Amino acid sequence: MNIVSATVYHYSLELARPLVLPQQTLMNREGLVLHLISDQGYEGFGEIAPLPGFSSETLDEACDQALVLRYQLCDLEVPESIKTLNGHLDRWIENLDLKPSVCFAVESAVLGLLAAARNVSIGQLIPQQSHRQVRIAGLLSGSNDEIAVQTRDLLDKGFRELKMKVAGDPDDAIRKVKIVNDAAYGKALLHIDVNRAWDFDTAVAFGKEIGCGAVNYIEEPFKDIRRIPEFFDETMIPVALDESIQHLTVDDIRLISGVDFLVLKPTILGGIEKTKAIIDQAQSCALSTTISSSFESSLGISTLADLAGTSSHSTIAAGLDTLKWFKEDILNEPVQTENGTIAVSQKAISKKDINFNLLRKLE
Ligand code: OSB
Ligand code: MG
Repeated sequence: MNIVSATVYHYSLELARPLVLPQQTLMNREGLVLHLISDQGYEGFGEIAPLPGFSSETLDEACDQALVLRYQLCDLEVPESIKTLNGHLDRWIENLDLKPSVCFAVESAVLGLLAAARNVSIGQLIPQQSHRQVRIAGLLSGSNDEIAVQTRDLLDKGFRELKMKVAGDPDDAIRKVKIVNDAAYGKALLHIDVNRAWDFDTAVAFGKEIGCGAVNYIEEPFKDIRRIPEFFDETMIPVALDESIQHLTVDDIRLISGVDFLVLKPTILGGIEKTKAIIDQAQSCALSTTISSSFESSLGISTLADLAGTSSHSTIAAGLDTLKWFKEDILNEPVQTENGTIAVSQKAISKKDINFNLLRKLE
């Protein structure tokens, strides 16, 4: 199979609620779509959506690279072997030196081409045990009253894992954890994400106050990862790493006692195959992994769910409950969460699934 056409589109999707990021608040989510066509007329799509404050590249940088890629990808042969996700894909594109978000899109689009040619989805193409459903952690955000209502609502909808960001005042965080656990009444697991906002002592005081039964893990409690073993000794709360993974190998991480969970964001970490390699390595040393979004549209989320579904080690719910921030979506039929799960897709994304009205072709 050869690529005969590569097009790049820009999108700016209206959000249903403000997306508060470290340095700015977004009311629109901007990104790009890469659209590939093969010599037999098969189509593949990939989303490029670097997240300000989290991705190492800006949208402008990703865009510059995507525009050049249109020429680099044309006439290229797509080898069948890339679908194994065990190094072939990275080697096939390594000379392109792709930025993480661009790499994710190229991988999605070429896997989409191979999947379309077989009339299967990306999840079904990757030769690995595939789950039909991926469990999702319901995201809580807002005031104390709002999170109590959201907790009950998410439980009613079938969610059994919840995630809450608690950066800021630790006393407020303690109250919020109690509110959620009171509302959940033992029917859901809660994990919290501090995004490194606290210092070590604040995190320890918080952990001792809520107690290790209140949360199943705490994500990135503070900056200095060398003090995680000490934190765990004092609180007995396991730690999940997210931001730190960009600078560490699984071999580094397995030596840190107290770290039991890895939160993987493929569009930030450098794509599908790199993430798959981390999942496999983590599995071999009994670290749990979860796939998490960076506020992609349904186009990216559906590929992330497919990837999450291929992991036989999906002991914790995926962090994909972010589509509720979007008012508009690139897919005509946005990815749905049902009973706290997303169904792994059963067919490749085709042209008729895309809402081209929201896309502006870049010349
Ligand atoms: O802090 O984990 C984060 C999304 C974008 C950037 C950072 C984060 C997130 C999420 C995604 O929380 C949702 C999730 O992981 O459940
Ligand atoms: Mg996080």
